[in-house]
Amino acid sequence: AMLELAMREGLLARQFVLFCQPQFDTRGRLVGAEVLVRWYRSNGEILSPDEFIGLAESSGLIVPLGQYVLEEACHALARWQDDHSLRELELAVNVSVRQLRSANFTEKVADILLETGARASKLCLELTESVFAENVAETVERMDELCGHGVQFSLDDFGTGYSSLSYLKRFPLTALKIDRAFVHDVHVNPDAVPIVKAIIALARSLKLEIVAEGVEHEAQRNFLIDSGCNTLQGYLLGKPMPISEFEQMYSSGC
Ligand code: G
Ligand code: G
Ligand code: G
Ligand code: MN
Ligand code: NA
Repeated sequence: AMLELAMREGLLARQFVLFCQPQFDTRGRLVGAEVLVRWYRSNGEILSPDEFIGLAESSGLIVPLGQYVLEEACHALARWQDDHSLRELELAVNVSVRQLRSANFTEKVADILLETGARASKLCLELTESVFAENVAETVERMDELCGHGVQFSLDDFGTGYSSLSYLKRFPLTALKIDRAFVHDVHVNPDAVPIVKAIIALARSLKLEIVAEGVEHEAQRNFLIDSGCNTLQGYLLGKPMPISEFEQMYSSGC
């Protein structure tokens, strides 16, 4: 309850800070970034989402927090349109199922796009497999509405959760993200290889892009490229950093 109160106050005080982790195509070209939020508490602690998203979900604070993250992300997309190196980047934003199903979510996203001037096609909402768990018809309907506005969806942490493969093709997705648990030992453990290959084959058969996360080693990167992944994300290629730092590092300045 203390942490919940602190979170409420932290939202008003803008203590939640957006970090960005770069994503690259197989030729090493920067193609996008994922937004990862951090909480800079007034006591000096910096909390990662694992330490507060659960409480944000159970308290309902995920709705205003998620709204804030989407606003800031779309402001970034709008700024990037003026920069030669950043203008075509896609920005992936994690959205919890509770946030997706909250009242008027589609209208709120449409409003944010309109107010910021961000292009919908550059905004990708990352959902986890928990969207498969219940109310599938309603969830798909909501996603279809957002797709109607031009927003894209990817399925995060794929392979770790409730994987009903029969549902997968009902969802309007453009990409699957292979969870880093599968990427982790793919270069040293022969048993991990068929799992990653199967995920890639599945994604291909559904005509989905494949993003590999948690790429930490050259050997993982090479394996994933040879196996047909389209996009790579991980500490080998770039760590999450404050958006301002990301912009400094990758902008052309014009
Ligand atoms: O940045 P880090 O590796 O600590 O992120 C941990 C988890 O928190 C990730 O799985 C990510 O999906 C989740 N996460 C990060 N930022 C957000 C956010 O803005 N909203 C939601 N719902 N989850 C987030
Ligand atoms: O949305 P998701 O939970 O998948 O968020 C990605 C998480 O993975 C973030 O917490 C981010 O800090 C973390 N991450 C990003 N790159 C790497 C990596 O190369 N290795 C590991 N172990 N974690 C990573
Ligand atoms: O070094 P930095 O302050 O960015 O690290 C933030 C967190 O991300 C640390 O807690 C660390 O566990 C994790 N991290 C950062 N870089 C790496 C990396 O290259 N490999 C792994 N496994 N974790 C990392
Ligand atoms: Mn994610
Ligand atoms: Na993930």
